Amino acid sequence: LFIIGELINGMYASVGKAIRAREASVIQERARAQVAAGAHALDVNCGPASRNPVADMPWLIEVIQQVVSVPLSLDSSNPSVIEAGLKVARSPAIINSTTADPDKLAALIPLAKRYGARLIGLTIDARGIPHNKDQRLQMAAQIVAACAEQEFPIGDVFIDPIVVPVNVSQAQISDILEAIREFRIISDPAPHVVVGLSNVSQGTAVRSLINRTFLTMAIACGLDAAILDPLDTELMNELITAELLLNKQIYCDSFLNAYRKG
Ligand code: THG
Repeated sequence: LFIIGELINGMYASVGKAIRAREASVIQERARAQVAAGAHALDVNCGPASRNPVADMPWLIEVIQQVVSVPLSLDSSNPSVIEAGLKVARSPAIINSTTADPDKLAALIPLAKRYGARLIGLTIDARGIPHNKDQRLQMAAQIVAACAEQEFPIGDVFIDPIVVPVNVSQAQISDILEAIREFRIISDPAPHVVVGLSNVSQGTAVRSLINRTFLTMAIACGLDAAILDPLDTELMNELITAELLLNKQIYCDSFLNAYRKG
């Protein structure tokens, strides 16, 4: 599983405060800890309260790149914020994200090509979050078709079904799992599939248990990337074990330790 650490997000109070105060050490500590825990990339999001994300995004990227060298996922719905990040991010960066809207695709696919970035495509458009599997598949197909048309490699595309909280949209979860399975067969080569895992448990009382149970099911459906909290040890143990049982890691009695040592 391609693990994208979620902890550098202005939605966390301490991170939002550090961004406003330009306090690099708080950000750098989170960057180091996530990579040490097994993150292959780091999501970078200025948060909903940022007053100047076009300045905050490049600042975050520069301070993170001083301490780790993994790819960064530039997380913003505003293409100007993403472009400001791409100007300073090491290559290959990840654009998080485009939607299935023709306007967004027309802006972000050329940006991804120009900067050699990978691209996350959310199955959402101007009508909002999809209500069923078929809408998710339709939008995934639109994103993949637009990338193919612009000769952007589908192997650099990650489709995101948009995970919703189980306490809000309980009946959607099984639809999302089925969509993950079917994203893999909408084109050859197939796009990657990513989720924002912690969305599933937002507002619930036992978050880690819900996160790791959903992750196991999603991995079984073909999920190959996730934005998650790599400092959640039980989650990481479950992730490694799910891959072991699906024959994606080699078994040995110390498989958890072996995985961590790479
Ligand atoms: N898809 C894509 N990108 C995404 C998401 C997605 N980026 C953002 C988000 N979803 C993934 N990242 C997070 C980060 C934190 C939380 C959830 C998802 C989270 N935060 C606590 C909360 O809201 O309760 C904050 C608690 C605190 O303030 O300490 O749960 O789906 N492509």
